[in-house]
Amino acid sequence: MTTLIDYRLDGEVALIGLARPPVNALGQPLREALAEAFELAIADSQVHAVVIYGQGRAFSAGADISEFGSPAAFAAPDLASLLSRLAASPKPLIAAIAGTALGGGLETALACGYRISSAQATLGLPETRIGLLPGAGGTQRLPRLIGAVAALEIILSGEPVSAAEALALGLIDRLVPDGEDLLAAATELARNLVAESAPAQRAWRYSDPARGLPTAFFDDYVAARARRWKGQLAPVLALEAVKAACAGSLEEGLASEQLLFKQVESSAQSAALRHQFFAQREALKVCGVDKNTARRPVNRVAVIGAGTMGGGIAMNFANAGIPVTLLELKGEALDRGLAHIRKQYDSSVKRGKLTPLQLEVRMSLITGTLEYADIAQVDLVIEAVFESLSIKQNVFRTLDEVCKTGAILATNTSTLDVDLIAAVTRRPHDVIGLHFFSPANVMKLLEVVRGRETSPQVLATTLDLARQIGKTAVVSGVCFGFIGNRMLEPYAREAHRLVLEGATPAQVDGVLTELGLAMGVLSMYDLAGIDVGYLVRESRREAIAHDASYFKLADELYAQGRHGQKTGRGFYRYEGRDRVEDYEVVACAEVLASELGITRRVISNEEIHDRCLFMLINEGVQLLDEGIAERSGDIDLVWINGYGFPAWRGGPMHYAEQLGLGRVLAGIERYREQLGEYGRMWFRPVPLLQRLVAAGQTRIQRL
Ligand code: 3H9
Repeated sequence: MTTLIDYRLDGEVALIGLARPPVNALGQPLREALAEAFELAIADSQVHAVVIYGQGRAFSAGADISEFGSPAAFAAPDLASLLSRLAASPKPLIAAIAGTALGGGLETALACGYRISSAQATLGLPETRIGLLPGAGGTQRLPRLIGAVAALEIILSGEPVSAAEALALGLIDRLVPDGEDLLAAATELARNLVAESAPAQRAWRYSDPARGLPTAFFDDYVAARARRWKGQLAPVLALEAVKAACAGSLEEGLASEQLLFKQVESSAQSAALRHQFFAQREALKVCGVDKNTARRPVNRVAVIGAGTMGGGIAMNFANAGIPVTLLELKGEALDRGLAHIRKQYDSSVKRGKLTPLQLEVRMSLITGTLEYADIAQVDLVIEAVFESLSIKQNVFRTLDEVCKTGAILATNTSTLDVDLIAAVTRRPHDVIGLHFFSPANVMKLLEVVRGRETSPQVLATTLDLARQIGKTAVVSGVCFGFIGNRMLEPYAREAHRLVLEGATPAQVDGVLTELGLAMGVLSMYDLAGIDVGYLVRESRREAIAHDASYFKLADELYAQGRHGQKTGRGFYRYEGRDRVEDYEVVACAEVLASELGITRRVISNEEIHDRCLFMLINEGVQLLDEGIAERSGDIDLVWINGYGFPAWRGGPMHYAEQLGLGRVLAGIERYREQLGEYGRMWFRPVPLLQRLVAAGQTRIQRL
């Protein structure tokens, strides 16, 4: 027997322990070992029942995701066939679930005749989150066990359920309370089953899983989710698989599931989402930081500035149960900030996301103050004041005076030089950038900006804290705009310039949303505020002064008081919640184009796509080359979690790899020629992109 399985006999019960750390992923070697152990137990006449359990922290996290896209994924014994074999066991088979049973892990449990679980376990089918569908019987056995409606919810939400919920749904047969030994309980259950001559498999509770459902149930289900699923393959095909479970025999359903699974497994979307899965884990592996790096305790936090950003940041900590002090200069601003926070929580209560009691608990964790002295003892301070270097430096001088030794001093700057902020303190090693994205209590991304002198302890502590407050943290080096906003600049530049050249804002945004972006870049500027974009440009006019063209339109909109959604007009007009095209903006673009000597023309959607995306990608590659981003996957995470890039396209770097690096380079070179002086000024392929293409590389990596 291999080391991947711990096989033991306890009297007439065989215990098969999955032992592939860290999470018992069912890669080919473990599948083979499990098949072998199972056959051994079946062949042994002394064995009358079998228990399968997971050693370590998981029952099993499912198929080995790293095998997908390669022949290993279906190498014998493939999971679906193995589980069909288990399901046909002549002896009672019991899954004893502790920790997590996800994807193929839960499907393994579903193939067993009986399921028993510890109280802390979680069970789920998260396959659609990585662009797959349960492909080892999950779409067929789960509806037969708990009905089509509940099964669809588990399969299409991808959300795990608790053991208690699983018991209520009939997904498990027994729950073992905390403090009791799961394996002992499973063995006892096995003995009882043998004593009762219980069948190895029971009849399905829902032999017809869709019985009683309205005829249009599935159509309505899809229609209600059409917007959310736009462009995505996995949820649509997962639903097809469940439909198949409702239409024919188990064998027929399993065959349909196989076909549908192979379709999603070979899709570009699944490759993109699997890339994202691993990128998320890689992003936490930061040079100079490991599990031995000492962490500092963070029991109390302060946020400087009670504006929208500061308030949103404070909510993150209150939501995680960490007390936070909100500091403002004026009482009125503080009251407004606290009232705004309460309003946000109120709206969560109205939407049923929070109970009134939870609201009060969270509010009680947030204390307002006007005095710096009140934050002297906090463990972490996050400054979220106006985006101006001198103002932020003044705040940090004060923090340096008042904060206790060892406090982490963080700035929420979105563009400024963290080293220049750290330099005004006597403790630059304690200073770090924590760039939250607006709305800070909602957006997943946290750019963690590592200054020249930021200590590994400070970095490690903030990365842990990010996880605690539910953020996806990505470490960036110091440069203008860090990873996200620095890439935004060339991407947005093209969008602005294309409107001068003849595209409409709606056409530009339409191309981007068609690609799957949550929002077009011009709509995004309207949302963030045309005035905000203007102020960012003001702070660095000298850096962009050599080209007076592309930001002229945004400057003009600013001058006209069209500050975006908040003033009802920007690149668009806003009527209530509706965004409408505005001819005045086109007229304004025409006038400016003529002043700038730009000949307006019909712009193709392809040109919009290529210019915006290729410039975005080009900048990303440069960031990698400069070491601002550690890995290309980090850049993808920033754009997926902070800028609405569709996860199923894997982020801009992964998308570039799918397009082909040669195509991206050729496109940049083509526009460099075609766009005259403007092209020569901005369409400069970065050296790493050129090197990668010259070397025939298909992946974006340092070379
Ligand atoms: C499937 O089952 C398809 C079937 O329906 C059909 C097949 C035919 N594979 O997240 P962590 C690694 S699809 C490979 O940091 P946590 C992970 O990369 C699968 N590797 O820990 C990391 O490696 P490293 C459906 C995996 O405690 C390490 O394990 N299942 C897998 O925060 C620790 O992971 C899923 O989608 C895997 N399946 O969270 C579940 N899972 O240390 C995916 C983990 O080198 N997994 N790794 O960076 C998870 O959601 C979380 O990992 C879990 C633990 C909640 C289990």
